[in-house]
Amino acid sequence: MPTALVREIPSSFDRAIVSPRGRSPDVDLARKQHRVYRDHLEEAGYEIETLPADETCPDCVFIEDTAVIFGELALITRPGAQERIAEIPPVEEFLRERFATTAVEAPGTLDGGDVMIMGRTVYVGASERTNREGIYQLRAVVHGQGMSLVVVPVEGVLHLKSAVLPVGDQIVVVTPGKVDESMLDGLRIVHEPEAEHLLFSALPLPDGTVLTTAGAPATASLLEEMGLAVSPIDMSEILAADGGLTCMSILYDG
Ligand code: CIR
Repeated sequence: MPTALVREIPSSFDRAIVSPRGRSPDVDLARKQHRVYRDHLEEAGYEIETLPADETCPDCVFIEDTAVIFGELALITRPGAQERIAEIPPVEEFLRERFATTAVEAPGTLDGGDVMIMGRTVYVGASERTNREGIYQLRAVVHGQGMSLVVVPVEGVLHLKSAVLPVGDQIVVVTPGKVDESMLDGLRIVHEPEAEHLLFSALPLPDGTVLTTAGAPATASLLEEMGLAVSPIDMSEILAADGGLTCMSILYDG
């Protein structure tokens, strides 16, 4: 059964790491928005597994960054922000009971938000959070799975998936100017309209709809014109802390 592993929002979420374009999120509203997100995943067919929040880890709701699943194997990451390293142990413990695991070792850093899997190709963002050593270690795992790895330089945003969002089979929405698009050769690219730069985030669901952020209606319309069914939800407080729709879950076949 498709399963989504999520993590509760701690009361310390108002101290989440935020970029200069972000702001401190409202914790109560963020929790309401997180419930809506979980409900949509559940309605779309995911079984939800929930890890409790850790008050000492303000960003722990962004669980995507802590592990990447390749079939039967879970790669435990090593987050590029030192203050997020303590998020790892409970996630690792949970995944170890269900998957074979391997882990990124120091000095490597890798955030799950930099990893985008499209069919048999894995794209990794070379970002401020994911370093060369982390990419080197990821490459060994990816090749071990018989998959190929493409490294995408990322500038001016947190992660690869801050600016490149899968919305369907080989289709991505890209924020212009943030990634080297020549590395996305072979993917169908939809450009986020300028007025909505970095307001769009998406998560394709197993029921065929694409969960999108409500603050990006023009981008959503472009997807509808392509025949995709979109389901917009308000995630203002998640976006405020530089998160998106992929970052609040780890998805796998349970
Ligand atoms: C951070 O700066 O690490 C968090 N405030 C946001 C992480 C978002 N993660 C993601 O999109 N995968």
